Amino acid sequence: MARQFFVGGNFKMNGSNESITKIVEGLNQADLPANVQVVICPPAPYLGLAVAKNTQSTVEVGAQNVYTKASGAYTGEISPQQILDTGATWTLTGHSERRTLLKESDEFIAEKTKFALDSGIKVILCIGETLEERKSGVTLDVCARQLDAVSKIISDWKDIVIAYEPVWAIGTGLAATPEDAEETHKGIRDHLVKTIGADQAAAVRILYGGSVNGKNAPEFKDKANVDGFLVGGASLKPEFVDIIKSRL
Ligand code: G2H
Repeated sequence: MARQFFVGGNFKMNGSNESITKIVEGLNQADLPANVQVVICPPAPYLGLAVAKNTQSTVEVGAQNVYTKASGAYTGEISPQQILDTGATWTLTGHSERRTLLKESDEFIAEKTKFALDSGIKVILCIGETLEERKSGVTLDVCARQLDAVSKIISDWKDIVIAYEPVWAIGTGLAATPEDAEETHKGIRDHLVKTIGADQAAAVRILYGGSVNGKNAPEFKDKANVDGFLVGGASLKPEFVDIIKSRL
């Protein structure tokens, strides 16, 4: 089954009215391939700005985080309904920076994912192991545990894209090798066959994330289970366009 190539840009807590306008205008001017799906995730205050500036039909806007309620006394949180109100259509869940710094549990991330989907938002669900976990040989066990929390409460995966982001590769300049990424992605897909069924497992896209840049992106080209990228630092730079075009 052909899975559409997908590139996400996670701006993290970076940007301003000026710089995000510049990034979106840069994307507007680029000759983007019609068959690559792109989602940019600016910080929440700039979602509406990014939506308003974007003129590319293949580019959508997503949030970096979402809460499990529609409204109420949840200071600092953002509901899926509010995200949709800005015109954004996606959200990240489970990014390792939130798992680690904000102590988000597998179960909480699964709940967020479910509420976002139920509210009509598509989700980039991030998973991945730490360096210690990799060294102890439990990479796939960790990914399976993080995915199982989600598959326990969600049966329809059509609006989920998985981003495999080994924590040791995030923002370090040390990307996983294409071979290592492929091996883990294959393991993740094999696990999904058992938990969500062969058809959904074959259809779900699995992105690689962690120090992807314009130079290393083409090296993943022939990896059958790498269906795209979630890009952090390089999504703020003009080379993001090279990553979007890396499968041409
Ligand atoms: C991983 C990635 C984007 P970077 O967090 O999600 O960041 O590309 O900067 O390693």
